[in-house]
Amino acid sequence: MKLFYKPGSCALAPHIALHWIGKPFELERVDQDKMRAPEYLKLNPLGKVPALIEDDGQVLTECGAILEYLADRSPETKLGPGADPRERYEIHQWLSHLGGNVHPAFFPFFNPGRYSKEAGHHPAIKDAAVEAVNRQMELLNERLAGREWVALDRKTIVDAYLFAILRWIKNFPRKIAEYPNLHRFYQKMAADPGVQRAMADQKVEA
Ligand SMILES: N[C@@H](CCC(=O)N[C@@H](CS)C(=O)NCC(=O)O)C(=O)O
Repeated sequence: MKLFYKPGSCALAPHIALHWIGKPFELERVDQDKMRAPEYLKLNPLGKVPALIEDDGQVLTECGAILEYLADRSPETKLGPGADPRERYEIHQWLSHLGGNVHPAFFPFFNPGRYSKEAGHHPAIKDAAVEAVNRQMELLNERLAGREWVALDRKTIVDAYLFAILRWIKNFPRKIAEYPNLHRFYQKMAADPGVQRAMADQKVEA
């Protein structure tokens, strides 16, 4: 199994999950220029990371789907849902929320040029992203009040995804320390051995 990643991207989430699972895997770094190369577009026509190739050649894309796949493949780790369908629902709900609402809130901040060709519009686009991200952080901060983990009462794949996203907050005017529950979660995750190994592989820091 091989994970295609760009350092510090959302691909950090499946990378963390792979270390938590502890079975062998390979890594291939894909920088921005390589993402648009025909070879990589054959794996993911969207030209984005993460992508995962199984040993039989099956290709998986989309962060949340890859995380669910990894957890399902190693149920003994309890990183995903158990037999209760409500656990599956809760994990899926949070992966969908992170992938569909929280993660995209960052896009206009990092790539304002995709929203307007007019450079003069970019500061306003970035300001709107700062506001949208702040709203998402406030909601997640509320979710973590009195809780250790985002979903269920144990560490799951959802926590890996949230950690990968929270690393980006350092680029924003309002820092993680201003969201106390998120800050506590972030510090705990940053000290996790699997998280530390994934960050070391990618040569990024918390
Ligand atoms: N919906 C996709 C989004 C993937 C995504 O946006 N990946 C970013 C890194 S966090 C990327 O590859 N960006 C490169 C680009 O858009 O050019 C997922 O959940 O995997």
